[in-house]
Amino acid sequence: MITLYQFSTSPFTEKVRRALNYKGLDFEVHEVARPKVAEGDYQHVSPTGKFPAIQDGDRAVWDSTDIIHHLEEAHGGPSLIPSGARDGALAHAIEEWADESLYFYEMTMRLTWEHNLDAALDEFAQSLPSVPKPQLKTMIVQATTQLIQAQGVGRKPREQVVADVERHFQALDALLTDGEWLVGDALSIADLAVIAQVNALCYAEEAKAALGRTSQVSPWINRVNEAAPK
Ligand SMILES: N[C@@H](CCC(=O)N[C@@H](CS)C(=O)NCC(=O)O)C(=O)O
Repeated sequence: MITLYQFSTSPFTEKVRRALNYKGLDFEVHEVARPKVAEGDYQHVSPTGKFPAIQDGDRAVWDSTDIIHHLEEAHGGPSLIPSGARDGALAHAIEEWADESLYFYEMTMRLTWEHNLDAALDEFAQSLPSVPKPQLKTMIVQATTQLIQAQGVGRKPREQVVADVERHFQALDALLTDGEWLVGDALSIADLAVIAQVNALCYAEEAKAALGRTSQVSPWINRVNEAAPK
């Protein structure tokens, strides 16, 4: 049995859960107790202290990309890694776009713009029930602001962030013009990485508005939801 160690609010967790469901693998979920991470309780499954991570028999794997590659090698099932070299590379590049670029936009808009954070706060409160919500909100804004400022998106004026996200959604729309999936003719790791960030982004009213100006993205979301539910 596979155990998924997760923060339920993390887009990377959604990506992995979708991969497990797509492959039809049984798994149990362990919601990570945030305060225990710093105390070292999860070192055995995630030495980096980042989640998701899985325990699969005697093997611990952390990082969503490595987890999906591990599932592919150890369990087979419908493949998430395109077989051709070019499509494999493309899926990798699109996955990294989602994980390493879109992620910072979703954090900025969902977790530091107060009018959007209110919509996400209840879910965070479930994993930290002992912290009163106003205090939790301050903690989330402070911790996320530090991250996004160091990375750079957090230093941009809001209008520029909104314009960047518009460009990202239009790019996604264009990628879907000629096909049902982001790479080749089957769902892949690229679709799972991108949809997870799109869902997190859409907590933000500005991102939802950008989604409304696309034509291919909503039907694609429905297709991914059907093939690989979260
Ligand atoms: N590259 C990692 C990113 C995972 C990640 O950043 N997870 C966040 C939650 S969204 C986390 O664990 N943050 C806790 C921390 O940074 O201490 C992956 O693909 O799994």
